[in-house]
Amino acid sequence: MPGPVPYGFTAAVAEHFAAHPAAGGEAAARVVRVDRNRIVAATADGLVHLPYPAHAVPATGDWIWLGRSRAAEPAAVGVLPRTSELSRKRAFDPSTEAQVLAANIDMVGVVVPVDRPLSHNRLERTLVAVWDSGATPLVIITKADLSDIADDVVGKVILQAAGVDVVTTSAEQGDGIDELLSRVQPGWTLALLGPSGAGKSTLINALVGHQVQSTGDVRAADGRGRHTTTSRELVPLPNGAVLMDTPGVRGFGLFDAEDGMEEMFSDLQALFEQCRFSDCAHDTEPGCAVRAALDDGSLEERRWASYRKLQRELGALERRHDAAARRAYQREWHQKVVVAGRSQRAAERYRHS
Ligand SMILES: Nc1nc2c(ncn2[C@@H]2O[C@H](COP(=O)(O)OP(=O)(O)OP(=O)(O)O)[C@@H](O)[C@H]2O)c(=O)[nH]1
Ligand SMILES: [Mg+2]
Ligand SMILES: [Zn+2]
Repeated sequence: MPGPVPYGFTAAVAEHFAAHPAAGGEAAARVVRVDRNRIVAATADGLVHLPYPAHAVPATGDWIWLGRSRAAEPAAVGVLPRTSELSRKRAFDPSTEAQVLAANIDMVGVVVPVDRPLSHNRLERTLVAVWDSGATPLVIITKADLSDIADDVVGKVILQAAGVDVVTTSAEQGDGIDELLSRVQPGWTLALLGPSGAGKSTLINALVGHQVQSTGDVRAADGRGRHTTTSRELVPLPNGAVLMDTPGVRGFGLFDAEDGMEEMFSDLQALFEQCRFSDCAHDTEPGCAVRAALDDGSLEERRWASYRKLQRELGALERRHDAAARRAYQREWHQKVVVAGRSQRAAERYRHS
């Protein structure tokens, strides 16, 4: 079956297609970019524009079956089940539906620039979401040539990354580029995540070896980026791996991230098991292993506080989700029972009049 080899179409992906056939599906294609009303897909013959597949909201990285529409135009006639999915709670949307940022990614590079203060919660939060996606996280420090601050930042990041590998790079000087390349196997997809101005697109250009993505400078006033990259997009590498450039992510809300929490805070899970009471609230209970660890300094206050904060956030999210489900149920009940009942009574009155 034909498929876009430079965009990660490996033997394993071909098997995935064979296991999930779609009526009318003739060839394999991959979603390279999702625009407002169409997708850009890579096929064995190059890039094509297609309408959205029916009944599915596509995400960058999705594998699709290429076929023909009723009007015999090229069309996406099926979307394969995702092997991984990076999602985020919509920042300003009160509904709790998650937004899928990237599909079928093997590795996520969490990009941390040294030219601005570190936000410790941001790194932890992002790593939680990445563990939860099914992809492997990798922390990528950028702009290490700004050496007066770099050493300090690198040390702190390694501590906060909680066992996740850290690669230090300078796209400007070409440092760390080969090491980064050596960690991405042919056929893998590596998505880069991080704030605007962190140097994601510059890094992609350095990895590819020439300019493929536009880059923008950082505002002198506050050190923030200008949101130069505006859409998620796949970029093939000469070594057969695929990169995904992304726009700077402002906030990383969590959605259904319990699994990620456990992975990220496995040291705390181990502590909880040592508390005297199995339902210990780690507050004032006697024999609390968390309190003991905080007292003797083996557990950092900051780490414990950020765990608590994430827990509260997840709890609030769950309650909002429950409330939304309750409202939907009530609406349905109103429609079926109250409105239907009313019209039934009206019909009876009509019959009797
Ligand atoms: N000194 C130095 N500057 C860098 C390095 N990498 C990137 N920059 C600069 O950082 C600025 C932002 O780089 P971009 O690659 O556009 O950042 P981005 O993460 O893609 O930003 P958005 O697309 O807005 O999300 C540019 O002015 C780059 O020249 C580096 O290794 N060293
Ligand atoms: Mg960019
Ligand atoms: Zn306890």
